[in-house]
Amino acid sequence: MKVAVVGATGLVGTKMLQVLEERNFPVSELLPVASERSVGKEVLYKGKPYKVVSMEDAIAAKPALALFSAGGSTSLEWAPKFAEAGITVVDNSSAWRMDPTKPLVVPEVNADALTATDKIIANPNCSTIQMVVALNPLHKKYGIKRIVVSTYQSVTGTGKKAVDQLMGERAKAVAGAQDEYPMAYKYPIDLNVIPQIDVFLDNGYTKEEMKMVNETKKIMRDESIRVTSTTVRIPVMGGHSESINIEFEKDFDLAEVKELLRTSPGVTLVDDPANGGYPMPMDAHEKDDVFVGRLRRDESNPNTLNLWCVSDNLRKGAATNAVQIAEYLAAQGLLG
Ligand code: 2RA
Repeated sequence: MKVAVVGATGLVGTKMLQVLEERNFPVSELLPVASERSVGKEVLYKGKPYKVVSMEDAIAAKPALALFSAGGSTSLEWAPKFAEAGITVVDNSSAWRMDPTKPLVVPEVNADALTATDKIIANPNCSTIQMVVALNPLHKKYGIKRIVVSTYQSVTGTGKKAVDQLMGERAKAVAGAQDEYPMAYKYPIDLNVIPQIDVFLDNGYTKEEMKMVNETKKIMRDESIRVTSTTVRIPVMGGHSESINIEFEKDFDLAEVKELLRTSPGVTLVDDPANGGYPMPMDAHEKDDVFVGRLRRDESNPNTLNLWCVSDNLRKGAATNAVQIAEYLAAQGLLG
C-alpha cells in the first residue's frame, strides 16, 4: 500500500514512521511530506532514505492512506484535497475532531464508528486517548456519571521546540552552558509547572481542558458523562500522567475493577503500591499501552474511584493510535 506521512519531520511524524516500521504495516511505497523548506530532504524508513515531497506531489501519487500530523490549519486546507482524490486521511490535529460528520476514533473503544465512506478520520487528543482507553471498560460495567481529571503532561506534547527549551534550561542550570535555546513556553519549564496547555477560552478553561471534556463524550458516545479537567505541563519527557476521579452509577468491587483493567486490551495494570509498583512516564516511554495504577476507593464520595494513568503521548497518544486506525481500516477492507 502507498502511504503518505504528512508532517514527516516533526516529533509525531517521526514517531509515525517508527511505528509503521515496527508494526510492519504493509507499506509498498512511502511518501514523506513536509513543509516547502523540507522538500528534497531525506527521512529514514526501514534503514532506507526517502526524499520529502510536496503536498501536490503526494496527492498526484495517489496513496491509499495519508497519516497527517502537520497542525490544524494545514489539515483544514489539505485533508479535504487528499480526501477528494480518494485518499483516506487519519488526522492528528484538532481540526476535524468535533465535526459531527467525521469519526473520532480510539480503536479499543469505538473502531466500529469507521466506515468505507469516511475519508477524513480524526485521531483524538493525546490526553483524551489514554483516559478513554482506561475508562471505557469501567464505563461499560458501572456507568460513568462524572470524571474529574488533572493532567501532568510531557513537553513532547508541545513539540521539538519545547524539548529543546527544557534541555537548554537544564544544561544551563547544571553546567552553566551558554548555548541559545528556543522558548516554546512563556515561562521556564525546567524546575517549574505550567498550569496552561493551549490557549484560554472565554469560560476560563484552556482548549486542552475542553478537548478532554468534549472528545471523551464523542468517543464514548455518551453526552451524559460529566467531565471537568485541569491540564498542566511538567518538565518530563516520557509521557503524560493523569490523576482521575471517577464517579459511577453503580457501586464496584475494587478487586473486580483491577481484574477488568488487567484484562482490557491496551491497558497494563501496575498496582502494587506496597512494593513501589505504580506507573511512571519513565516506564511508559516507548511503550504502546496505557498504564494504570494507584487504584483506590474515593472514601469521600459513594461509588467513586481514584486512579493514576500514564501513557507515552507520542505513541498511544498520537502515532500508535493513528496506525491502529489504519490497521483496522486495512483489515476491514475500508481503504481505497
Ligand atoms: C499537548 N495535547 O500535550 C497536546 C498535544 N497534542 O500539548
